Amino acid sequence: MLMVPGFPGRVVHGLDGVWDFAFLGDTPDPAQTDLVGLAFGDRMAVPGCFDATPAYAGRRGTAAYRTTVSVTPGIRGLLRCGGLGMWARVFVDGVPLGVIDLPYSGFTLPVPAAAHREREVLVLVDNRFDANRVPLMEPFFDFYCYGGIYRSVEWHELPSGPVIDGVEVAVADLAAGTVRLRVRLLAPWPERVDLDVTIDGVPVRELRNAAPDKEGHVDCTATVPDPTPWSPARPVLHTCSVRCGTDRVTERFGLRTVGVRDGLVTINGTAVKLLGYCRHEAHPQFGPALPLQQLVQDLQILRDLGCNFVRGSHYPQDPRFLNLCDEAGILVFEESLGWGQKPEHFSRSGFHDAQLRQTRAMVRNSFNHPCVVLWGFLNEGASHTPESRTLYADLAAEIRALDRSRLVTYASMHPFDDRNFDLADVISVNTYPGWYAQDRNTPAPCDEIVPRLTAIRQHLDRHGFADKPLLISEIGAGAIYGWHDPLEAHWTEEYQERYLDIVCRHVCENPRLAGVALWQFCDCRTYAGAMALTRPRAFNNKGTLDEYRRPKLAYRTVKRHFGNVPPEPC
Ligand code: ADA
Repeated sequence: MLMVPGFPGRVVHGLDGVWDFAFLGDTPDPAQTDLVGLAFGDRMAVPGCFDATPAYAGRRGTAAYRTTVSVTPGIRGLLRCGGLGMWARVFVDGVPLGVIDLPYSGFTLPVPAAAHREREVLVLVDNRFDANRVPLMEPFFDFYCYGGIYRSVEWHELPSGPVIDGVEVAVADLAAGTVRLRVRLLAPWPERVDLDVTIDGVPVRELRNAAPDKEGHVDCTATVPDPTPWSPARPVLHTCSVRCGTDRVTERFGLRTVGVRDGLVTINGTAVKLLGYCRHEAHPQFGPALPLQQLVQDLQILRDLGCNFVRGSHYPQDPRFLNLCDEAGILVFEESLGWGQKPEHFSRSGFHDAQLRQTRAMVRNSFNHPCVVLWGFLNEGASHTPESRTLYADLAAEIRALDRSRLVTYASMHPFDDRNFDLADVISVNTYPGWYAQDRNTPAPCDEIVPRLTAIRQHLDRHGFADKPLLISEIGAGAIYGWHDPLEAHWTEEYQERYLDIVCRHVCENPRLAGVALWQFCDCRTYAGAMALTRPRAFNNKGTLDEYRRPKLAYRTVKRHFGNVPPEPC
């Protein structure tokens, strides 16, 4: 797998490995932690989650991670990390560089030059819930919120001239094979820059004396020398390399358009039914810090099931997973972190701002992944309340200001009284008929599935949304791996199989449904408190696979349905 983005003009030091570690526990205020005299009595893997290890399981508090890196003296640097949680303060040589309050978001931090070679990187990570410090994470979420440095860390030695922060590549004209490029420069940028653009190794554009705009952006267009569209059936990728002074960034991109027609999502103008899963980045032994082998295995499983779609529930995704989806032609719904927020959250200081910041970071970080076709936010927020309007409208507008090449959506649990569907290009509905049954006395809860999906569809069609694609963004039933019973009751693998059989058949046969993201790919750890009364083993057990990716009975049924739908030649 190509490392994307790549920085061939820079010396890059990978910091992944075993770091010094100290668990400081319930400190009064992690931001005020005294670094002097910290005793690092333990070691911890980076990437990794300390509370996914037995020694720290269930512990919440401040943890200190420390490593050293040998760099060229006198050269300024940049720390680049793919994401961590839940909160962190980063120091180099004891000097604070910044605070990270957006769990799962990739970030960079500039590091001033120093005269010495050995630099110390220290990261204070805190995994306690605190709505003021970490506005986006709450203890009521139905997935375990871990502490750690979830994704890779790198130290970049930066050139003395202009520095490229990122390059965004968007399709301008699919048939002509032209793209729009936005080169983002890191502050402070010079008044004028020279840029050289290469696509697939062919020089395609030279810009001399270009003036960056007030945000440090330089925009231009370019023609791909041998343009081949990207599609689920043929996921062809192109490479773009931009040089500015001595800095150079290499990005991968795909030529494809995303649209909507007759209530379906289109790729390059061809309607594609979205068939797949909601997937947590989760494993009992790693938390969300999944090793590459697990990502590859998850992709293998999704393909074996016949899926063409995955919803990255409920946060910005590991860029390595998106790289794999780009290569496999799996379409992705990526969303910023949200789970069931209520009006009191919407009005809370810091929450609105953090939502916007994370959504913006997600769009920027994932811009060049052709696999991402839907941007989302605020899973199951109180979108039926008047208080939701401002935030939903701001998030949709923010996404469209940054990227008009994809569709905007959000998973709603209020199909009959949602107030924000007008803001969405695709209506996404989470619904659990036959599991959280309407009528708890019904002898045949599965009989609720089709009538409920039909009622949702008819309601939306009658209320002016007949043209918008309708995606069932969650639906499912729990099954404990290995639990069989002649009554085929709730929690048996048999009940789940019957349930998903009805759902998949209905979605595949019904032309009004744009697709489904079944809840969920694999079981994942969730709260262990009183809520675990509805979550046996303290897991959300609605996976078609268990947490170790062992298939339940429903696997064969989903595979039979999804595998029967031929891939669309887009
Ligand atoms: C919601 C939520 C999921 C999960 C699911 C369930 O729809 O979005 O994260 O909690 O319910 O299993 O009940």
